Amino acid sequence: MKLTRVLKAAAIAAAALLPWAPTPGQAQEWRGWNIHAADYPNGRGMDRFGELVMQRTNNRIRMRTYHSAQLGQQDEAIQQMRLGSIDFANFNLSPFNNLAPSTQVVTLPFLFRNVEHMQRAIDGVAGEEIAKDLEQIGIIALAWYDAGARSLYTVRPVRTPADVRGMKIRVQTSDLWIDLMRAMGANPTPLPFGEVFTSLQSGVIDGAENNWPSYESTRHFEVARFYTTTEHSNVPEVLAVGVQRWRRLNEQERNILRDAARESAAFQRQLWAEREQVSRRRVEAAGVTVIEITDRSPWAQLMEPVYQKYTGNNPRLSGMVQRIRELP
Ligand code: GTR
Repeated sequence: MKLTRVLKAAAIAAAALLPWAPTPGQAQEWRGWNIHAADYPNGRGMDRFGELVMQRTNNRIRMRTYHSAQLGQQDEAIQQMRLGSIDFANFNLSPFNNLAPSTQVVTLPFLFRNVEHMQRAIDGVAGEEIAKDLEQIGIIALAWYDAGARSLYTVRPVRTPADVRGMKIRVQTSDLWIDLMRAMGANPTPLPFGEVFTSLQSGVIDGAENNWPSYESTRHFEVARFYTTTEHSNVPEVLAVGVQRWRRLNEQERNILRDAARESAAFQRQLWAEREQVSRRRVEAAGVTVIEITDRSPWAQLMEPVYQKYTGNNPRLSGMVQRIRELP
């Protein structure tokens, strides 16, 4: 009798852990993907999201973030989320370029005048379009994280576009990024984030491009000692959940998740602004040569073919570019 009760309790507990647990009220365990370390602004933002959701659902939705790409690199994680084996994640938008067309717009080079301009776009017109496209591929966008401006870093100094000519530069897996880097004159090499360090070390590539915090936290600065502030793209990131989980939530739960995500984004953005400065100071202290670009027009001029190819014959995307440019 006693044993049956124990077994029954164990069965109930096990059922509660199943990801497809359908009955409202049962506890659910959600798996979150993060490419960065736990102390990176994005990891802390995701942890905050999880805590808020857990509190506000009285522990019914328990979120655990697996940091440092423990669940795979970004392209695999996107597929896993679409299949339902990852439940929430923070993704950069560039790896969606080939899957969700409107994400190309916010990747476009030299589009945003500054961080505020990017935030106004992603919190408004651009974010609405991107959320629609992501939903089509099974990903529900809840909030947008900052990712700063991306610049070139290389093993040899780069001061002008002529210096980049022929250099092998790592890009994210996106056709737009390949074209962008080709337009700069470089030889683009798509690679997962996790392979950049060893590829720099072994000479497979001559450089990469990223924001200050990623350049610093990955220790790429130890092998690519020159950082050139081209600030060629300000592509933001998304905090998202998989549609399979989302469909099973009621309206009240969805609101809890939306609010928690927005609060986590406000937190992440604040941490981000601080970390950009800290990371820059750290790499400078480690002896990196920072080459400041004050006039970006020679770089921006080269980007015309990229705009032509990605928005020229596409009224939806060129309309987005125009609306973004018109924002204050
Ligand atoms: C980082 C971004 C990551 C990843 C990485 C990359 O800035 O936060 O999600 O996209 O860049 O270059 O692969």
